[in-house]
Amino acid sequence: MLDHRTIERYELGWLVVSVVLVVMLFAGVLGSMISETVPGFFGARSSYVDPAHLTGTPFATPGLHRNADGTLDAYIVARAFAFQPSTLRVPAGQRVTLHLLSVDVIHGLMLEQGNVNVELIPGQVANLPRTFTRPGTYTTECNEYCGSGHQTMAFHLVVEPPTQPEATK
Ligand SMILES: [Cu+2]
Repeated sequence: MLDHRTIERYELGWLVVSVVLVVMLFAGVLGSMISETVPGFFGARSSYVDPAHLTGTPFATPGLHRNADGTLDAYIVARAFAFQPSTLRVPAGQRVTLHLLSVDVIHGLMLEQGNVNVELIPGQVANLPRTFTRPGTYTTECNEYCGSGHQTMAFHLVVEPPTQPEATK
């Protein structure tokens, strides 16, 4: 039979364990929000574009845009049931900022290379600066169930070797 004092010590021990677990859970949730998995949670990382008025925004002409200063921006529009463009070509080793926007329902995009895993909330632009280093073709699908054509919603990322500039275009 345990005496009163021993039982209290056990109780205190388990109380500390549960408090530590709660704090860890909270830190994990907060960490995932900060690490861009929830676009729009932190204002600076995302912006709002009215899906009904894409005209005048870069999303009116989706694809890779090369800016005057040489930097690259890729604008990708997600809608049921396609990504526009469905194939994005980027040069390897060069920083590209991906700007993703859903114009109808929630979609998702996951690219193993570049550590992209983002939920696309209609109107909320996800801005992800990434550098793709390994040349190749990477195919992925919308990873958020969005309707009857969900499984056909594919996206291809083509990372082109640096020796092969976009002279092909
Ligand atoms: Cu989708």
